[in-house]
Order: sequence, then structure tokens, then C-alpha cells
Amino acid sequence: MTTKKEDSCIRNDSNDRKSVKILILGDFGIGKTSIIKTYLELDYTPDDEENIFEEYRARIKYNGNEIDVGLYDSSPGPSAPERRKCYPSDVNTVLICFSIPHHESLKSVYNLWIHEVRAHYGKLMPIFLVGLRSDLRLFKSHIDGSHIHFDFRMVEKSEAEDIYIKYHFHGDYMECSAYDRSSVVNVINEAFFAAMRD
Ligand SMILES: Nc1nc2c(ncn2[C@@H]2O[C@H](COP(=O)(O)OP(=O)(O)OP(=O)(O)O)[C@@H](O)[C@H]2O)c(=O)[nH]1
Ligand SMILES: [Mg+2]
Repeated sequence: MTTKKEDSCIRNDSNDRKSVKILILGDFGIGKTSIIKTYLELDYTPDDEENIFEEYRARIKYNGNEIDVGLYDSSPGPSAPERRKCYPSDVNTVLICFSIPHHESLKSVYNLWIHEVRAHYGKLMPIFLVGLRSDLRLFKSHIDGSHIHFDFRMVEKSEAEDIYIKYHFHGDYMECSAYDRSSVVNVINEAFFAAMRD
């Protein structure tokens, strides 16, 4: 797999499905960049750039062809109007993410992100709901066993699935962890397959 980071708001007019673009959105600091870097096997370093959208490149073999895959990382940006001006136009699939230990980030999914994405890309765009930091579910049960207490409650799978059903997300509700790498490849692959089918 080759990787390359591109500037924000790059356009790609290819419509022949030799390339696809996947956009990853959600609140600040929930782990969006981490899943991209885990997928691309890049070392994690905190974001040092101001761009709202940045593109990373990968290649995936599909039915004997090499497909270029653009992974658009995002940051909520300084304001919603600024962000809305800059949405990439060539997106095939969107992953709306939240952090499993942060209920507020799930609220943003249904109060903000799903509406903004549908307003921008229309109702035919495949949009997945993805819970990030799933490793903390295990961490929680571990620390319960050793009497260390958390003062927060995880978003339960059933709560996320209710949102997924209510807002008509695409495919299945998915969870992954950049920390223990579980399901990251599966999440990106599901987005890729949806992009190839749309
Ligand atoms: N436990 C755990 N921590 C994670 C995981 N993914 C990211 N983090 C931590 O969450 C913090 C933020 O991760 P980022 O990937 O930079 O989050 P982001 O959504 O890209 O942040 P912004 O670009 O600022 O919006 C970092 O300190 C990571 O170490 C994960 O899967 N599990
Ligand atoms: Mg980031």
C-alpha cells in the first residue's frame, strides 16, 4: 500500500471508479486522524496543520484492479460556515464518527453532522455511523475488576444502534479502535465497498 498526504480541498473528477474518496467527520479530538493513520500504518502524531480537510492516499486491490483511495481527514474547523464552504466535492462515502466514551460526540452526530452532510451531499450519499475508541469498553471492564472507577458512562452499542436506525445510516453500525487496531481495516473496507457500489 502506498500513501501520500495531499493539500486540502483537492478535486478529482474521475467518475470511472478507478478512484474513490472517503470522508471522515465528527467532533474535535475523537480519533478521526488516528483511524486513518492506523489504517495506513503511519505513526500517530497530533495534528499540526490548520486545514479543515486533508487527503491521504491509499491503493486497494479490487477485482484484479488497483483502485486509488482518497481518505479525507477533517477537523471541525474554526466555524461551521468556514467548514461548509470547504467540503470536498468528489466524495463517494462518508463516515460520521463519535467517541464511545464521549456522549456529547454522539449528540453531535444527530444534532449536527448527519444534517450537515445530507444538506451538502444529498440523501443518496452512503453515510456510515462509526463508534471510535472501542478499546475503552474493554478497559472499562478491566478497571472495574480492579476497583478503579471512571466517572463517565460509555455510549452503549444499543444507544448507537438506535441513532443509526433513526437517522437511516448506511450499512451496519460499526465500532473500531485505533489503539488496539481492532476493526479499523473493516471500517475502511466497508466504506470502500459502498463507494464502489454507489
Ligand atoms: N483509547 C484510545 N484513544 C484514542 C484512540 N484513537 C485516538 N485516541 C486518542 O485520542 C486523541 C485524539 O486523537 P486524534 O486522532 O488526533 O483525534 P481527531 O479526531 O483527529 O482530532 P482533531 O483533528 O483535533 O479533531 C489522541 O490523544 C489519541 O491518542 C483509540 O482508538 N483509543
Ligand atoms: Mg485530526
